[in-house]
Formats: sequence, structure tokens, C-alpha cells
Amino acid sequence: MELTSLTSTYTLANGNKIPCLGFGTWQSADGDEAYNAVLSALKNGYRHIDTATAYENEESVGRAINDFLSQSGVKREELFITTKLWNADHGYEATKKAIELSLKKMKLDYLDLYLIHWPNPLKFRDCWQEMNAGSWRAMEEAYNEGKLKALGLSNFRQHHIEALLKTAKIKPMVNQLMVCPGQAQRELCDYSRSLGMLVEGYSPMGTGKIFSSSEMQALSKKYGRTIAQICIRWSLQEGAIPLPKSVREERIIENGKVFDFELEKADCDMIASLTGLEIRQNRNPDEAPF
Ligand code: 1BO
Repeated sequence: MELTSLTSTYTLANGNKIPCLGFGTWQSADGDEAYNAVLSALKNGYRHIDTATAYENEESVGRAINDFLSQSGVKREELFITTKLWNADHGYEATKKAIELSLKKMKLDYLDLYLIHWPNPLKFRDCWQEMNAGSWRAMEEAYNEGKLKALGLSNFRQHHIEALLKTAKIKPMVNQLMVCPGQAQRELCDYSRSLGMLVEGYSPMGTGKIFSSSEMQALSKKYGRTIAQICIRWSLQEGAIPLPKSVREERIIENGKVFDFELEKADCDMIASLTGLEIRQNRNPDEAPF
């Protein structure tokens, strides 16, 4: 599939289109910071916005989306908006309420994608399978009512997915995972794809020491691109849908300019196996303290 711009799309298992690169809002503070970042992303051509209840910025993100829609003439159906269920709200009843609350906070009639953010909350560690099954049932109902246009998962590993599939009537369409240099998670990405899911990659830069890495600096020189652009391009070539985040307009613009160059396969493999970057380790969801 040829990806040529921020509006190039993949097709989800239900036939809906999803832009191949999204704008992440994790760690964007509620209020002006998240509002201005999302508005700037939309004004600069991003059409896919990712937030979560846990990011505590749904209100500002929703306000930016609605202001953009009323100012720009762009139609709601041209945007792809995702939010996620947080850990406290697992289970059928709580999930139903959480979906309504997200829609209300964001002032939207529907979400393009709704994800279970985390498979095994500390609060439900002895009954996570049952809680996820209840959440999924609530999500399926909201999907059938048109409030959610696609359903998916985040941070789910193979055994979490297998457990969910025992009762799911609608199969998950996305698994959103941390995909960054040194943590490509290729096996889990391939497994997710083998079940018909698309993989989204959060934290494409990973941060840590990525910007002082001599290997990444050499690639930046070789391709004449910033290290952030190399990371985002790498994520795209891994087959993921990268979700870079920035709150600075010049970076937001720069991060979207990744469609006019290609990394060599050997460089992609090198990035995938980089070590010593001191990037926050991808947490084991069965041991996370939340
Ligand atoms: C625990 C939050 C990960 C990014 O969505």
C-alpha cells in the first residue's frame, strides 16, 4: 500500500478507513496545551487524533476538534478520533458509562475508534478476563448503536487477546502498542495482524537518549532528516500507524513530513534492535502497579 501523505489510509477489518499517521496527545496537559496542539495538528493536515480518558485531556481535545470543524469547513467524517477506556471503568456497566462520559466531554456524537487501554488493571487482577469480556460487550452494544465506529485494544499481549476472543462477537480491529527504536515488538505486532488487527504505535520516538544516540545521529545525517522524522518513518515502515506527540507547532509540522523518503531495510533492522537508549521499558501489563 502506498502511503503518500497524512491523509493516506489503511482499511480496518470492518471496511472503515484510518489515516496512516495519527497525532498523539499522551502527556499533553488539559487546557491550552492540549487544545493548541490538537488545533495546530488539524490545521497542518493531520486527520487522526488519539486521546484517552487516562490522559485527562478529552475535554480540551474535543474542544479543539469542534472548533476546527466549525472554522475549517472540514467535515466530521474526514476526521478519525480515538479515545480509550481507563482501568477504573472495566466491566459492562462501568464501560457503558465511560463511553457516554467520553462522548459528552468531547462533545462528539460518535468516536471512530474506542480501545480498552490496558488489559489487566491492578484493581481487577484476579478477574481481568471477566472484566474485559464485560467491557467488550458494552463496546459491542455502543458499536451496534453507531456511537463507536470501530473497536480495539491497547497494550494487549497474546494471552490477553486469546482470552477476549473467547466471548467477543466483534473481533478487535486495532492493537495499539508501544513501538519505538529498540522496542519494535515485532512478534506481538505480527500476531495482532494475523488476527486481522491493524497495529498503532505510540511513543514512536521512545525518547530516553534517542536524540543523543550516535547511530540515530548518523541516520539523520545520511537521510537529511531529523531524528524524530527517522523514528516516525521507521514506525511507518514497520507497518505501524505512528502516533507522534508534540506541543510545538514547528515539530508538529516536521513530524508530518515523512512521506518523501524511505529507510533502507538494514537501517530499519538496526533501529529495531538498538540498545542502550534508556527508553522507558514497555511495561508488562500483568505486573504494572495501576
Ligand atoms: C499507560 C499509557 C500508555 C500510553 O497510552
